[in-house]
Amino acid sequence: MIWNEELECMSEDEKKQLQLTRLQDVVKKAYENVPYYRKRFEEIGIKPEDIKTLNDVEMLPFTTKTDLREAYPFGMFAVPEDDIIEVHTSSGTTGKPTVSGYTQTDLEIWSEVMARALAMAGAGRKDFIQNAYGYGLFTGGMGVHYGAQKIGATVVPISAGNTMRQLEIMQDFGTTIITCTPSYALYLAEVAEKEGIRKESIKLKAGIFGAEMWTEEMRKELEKRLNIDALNIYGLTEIIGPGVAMECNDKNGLHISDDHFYPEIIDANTLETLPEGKKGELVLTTLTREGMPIIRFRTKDITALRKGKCSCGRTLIKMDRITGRTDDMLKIRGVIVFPSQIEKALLRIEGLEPHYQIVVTRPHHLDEIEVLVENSEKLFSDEVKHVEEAKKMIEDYIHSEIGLRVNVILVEPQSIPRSEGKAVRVIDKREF
Ligand code: DLL
Repeated sequence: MIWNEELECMSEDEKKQLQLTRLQDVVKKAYENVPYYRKRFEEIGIKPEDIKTLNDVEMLPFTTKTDLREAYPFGMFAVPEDDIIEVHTSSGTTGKPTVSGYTQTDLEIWSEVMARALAMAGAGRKDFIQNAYGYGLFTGGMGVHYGAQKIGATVVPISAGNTMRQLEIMQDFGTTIITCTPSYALYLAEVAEKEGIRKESIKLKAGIFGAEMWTEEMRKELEKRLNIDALNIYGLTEIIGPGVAMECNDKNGLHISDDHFYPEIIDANTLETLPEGKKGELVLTTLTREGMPIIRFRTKDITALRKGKCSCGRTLIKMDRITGRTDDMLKIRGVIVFPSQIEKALLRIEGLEPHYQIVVTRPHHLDEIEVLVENSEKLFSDEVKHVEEAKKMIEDYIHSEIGLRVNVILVEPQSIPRSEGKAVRVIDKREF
């Protein structure tokens, strides 16, 4: 089912025209209403009138997560605060998060792109969508919710966690579509098997999985174990939340709603724009957002773009599955963690040698972090006499920095490999 045929199946020329008009409009609004953008434009010496063709987007400045953090909380808003009717933040737990502000029109855009996404998974008025993305400041819960309401499906706003209840509701209500992270979906499947829940008592037909990296192998596993079509949804708080892109049943790339979000791929080192089909960093510009227009946001996510008409009939440009990031950001149980945050915590502890390694694993399909640090006599004091106490102290420091419990392992002094080049700080043993 195609939700909005007119906009999802536009001809290349029509779309380019629409994108250009919208780009000119959003650039003008950002320049006129957001001091940050005015300053950046002036530094480079460009004016909104300089945008005459779509390629002129390359003249515009990039926006980074740091820029958004510096504008915390509301410095990027392009409308009076009274017109903002909802806010969300990125899922990191410390430092200042990035804030995303929505006007009424923005919520309508979000509902529209999410309705398209849900329709790609075959959702309609008869479906029961069990929404196991977290409700709250995280965009997953509300994003799916708005889309489900727009198409008139029945949304079950169960939010994340409470696995037994998820499985019970799934059977009692006859859930047809589940929305959650792929790792949680695998956990649900595992618990269902362990509990001896019969496949026939589950009516699921599709799963809409995203918010973290996953692979084709994982897709096969989820499809087999849950007897569903497992589809990939992509999005980020800074741009709108989930619904920036979504896979159709072709299962070969995600359609970006490129009448609302203009994509480019750049070389992360030279910052040059790369041609279609080349892998690089995804850069997104919001074409229609009112509350918080974002120009050329560097997502740090690695993918490639592919134009052309899809077998499903849509002409929305496609992006490949995300295969990595240009920075070292980790998503642990949906929460954004940078290794530098752990480093910061370790450096606050007197006597600790700053050699460490972070090992991320996924036992029982839930992410766990182990932090290996070197034992040292200097760690011990009147209060900290035993290894267990030292371990607990370090774990507490890390917890206060990242908001997650980790398992600290004290290893022999000098046993963490020293490196001559870039230190290998993270060993990610999860299967993506
Ligand atoms: O994760 C929004 C979302 C919610 C997307 C529900 C899909 C479903 P943030 O917490 O701001 O927003 O994290 C955004 O997550 O830059 C990617 O690195 C990663 N990410 C999101 N979806 C995918 C995906 C939400 N399908 C960051 N594949 C992004 C790989 C993904 N990575």
